[in-house]
Amino acid sequence: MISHELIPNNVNLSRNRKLKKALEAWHPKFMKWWNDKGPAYYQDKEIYLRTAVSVEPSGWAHFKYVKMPEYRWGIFLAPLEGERTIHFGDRLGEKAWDFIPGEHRKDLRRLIVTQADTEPASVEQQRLLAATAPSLYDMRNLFQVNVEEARHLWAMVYLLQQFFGRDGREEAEELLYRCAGSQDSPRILSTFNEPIETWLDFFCFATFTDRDGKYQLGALAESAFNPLSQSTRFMLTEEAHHLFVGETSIARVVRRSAQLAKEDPEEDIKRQGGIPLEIIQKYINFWYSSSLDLFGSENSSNAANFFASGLKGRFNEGNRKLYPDPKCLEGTYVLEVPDKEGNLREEHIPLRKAMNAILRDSYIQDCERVMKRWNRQLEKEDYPFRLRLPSVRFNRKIGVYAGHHFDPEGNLLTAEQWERREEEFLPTQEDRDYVQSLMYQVIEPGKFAHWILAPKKGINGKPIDFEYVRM
Ligand code: BYC
Ligand code: FE
Ligand code: FE
Repeated sequence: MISHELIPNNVNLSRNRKLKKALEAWHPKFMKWWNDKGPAYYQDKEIYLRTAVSVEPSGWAHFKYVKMPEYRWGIFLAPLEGERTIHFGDRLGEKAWDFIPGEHRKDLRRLIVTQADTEPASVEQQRLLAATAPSLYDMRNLFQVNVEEARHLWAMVYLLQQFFGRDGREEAEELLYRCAGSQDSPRILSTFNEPIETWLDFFCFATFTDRDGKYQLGALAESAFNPLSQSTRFMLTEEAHHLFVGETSIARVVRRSAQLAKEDPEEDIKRQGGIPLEIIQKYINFWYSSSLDLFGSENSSNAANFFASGLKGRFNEGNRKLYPDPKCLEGTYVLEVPDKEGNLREEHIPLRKAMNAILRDSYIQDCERVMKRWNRQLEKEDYPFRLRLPSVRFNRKIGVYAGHHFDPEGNLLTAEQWERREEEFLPTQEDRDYVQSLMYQVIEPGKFAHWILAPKKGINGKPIDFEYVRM
């Protein structure tokens, strides 16, 4: 039996017998999943974590020591801002939905299941990292991200169990059954089956893949289906921390590498025990291009349908300065599409079918800002190397560029050229082995592994040498 107090919520769980029953059946399966596939170490240790206990600003950042299995995974909907109407697509101006219209059931189920699937997947991918944590501060951040991704799973399972009946309950079970990287039952989207072997992978993932989460959740927050809008809006408050972890951590690595280069007579970062900036660039190339695939195809009739029916909008759809036209029945998106030989020609795609590309473009702009901030670290060290995002065409497995080869500048390569040069662009086994060789665990409070700088400040005003994980 789980008491509703154990599940902080603002969905009236204590008075919703059907939902309570469904969650009670699911809860032990979730706990088994958490123990089998969640963080492999330190489940019995006290971690200084933030728990959401309510949706008010005072309630969603509650810090205290907890053991992860005792984390209070809650179900929260951001408050409705008055009577919502559908603000884009064919049903513009109609009342937003508290329940799901039958004709959209299938699409909404697919969107929610796809979103839900990524959350436990990321926890599985990050399962072993604590063993090589570069500090207690970083280990705590990893665990914070893990428990919150698990809460995001709860948020989506709530929607499935509350609004999709038996189908929803079955989907909720399958979410615990599929597994990142599994041969027989992999996770749905490609990036969520890629191994996260090192902390460099993790920090890139938190920068580029969690950022896809920000944009996808933002698009779903515009949904005509109120409960989906409300739960994704609350998830976004937690997502900001994941992006912070990614961005500031890579900044610490980049700056450290520049310092180590300057300490070496030949600027040999490896000899100084750091991660060469060329290797960091390759990891960026990998995780960024993989995350671009998460937006789906640039030219997508699914995306057009989702927009038309009000299920999924653009990022900040409600901003009519940014998007003056809420219907998008006219106008086109210019996409460079490769022909059979890979030569690019411009194609004009009806706007609605380009919704994945439009969302992706907002994401790219955001990533560009991150690159600027990382490069500022190099400027501050007066070190001339600069990091950059590869072309959108580079290394794509989904969408119009899949099946062709492009270099990071976006130039077409033959299969032969690609094979010869791939190791210039993407991490080689040797690179991976090298990065792996630097990974060792540091658990003395306030100390950091050699390859990364300390952060500027601690968590929640605590000092950097605070005991974030009680060993
Ligand atoms: N890998 O018309 P298409 C996060 C499939 S991250 C494998 O191109 P559509 C998080 C697609 O499913 C945010 N398959 O695209 C981050 C479809 O399959 P079916 C996750 C892929 O339909 C870090 C087919 O290709 N949230 O939260 O517009 C840590 C053709 O589809 C991929 C969401 O994604 C891929 N990369 O789908 C923790 C939001 N891309 O139906 C968490 C929900 C496409 O033909 N999902 N396919 O078998 C969606 O909005 C959409 O489903 C997609 C694009 C964005 C995935
Ligand atoms: Fe998430
Ligand atoms: Fe996240």
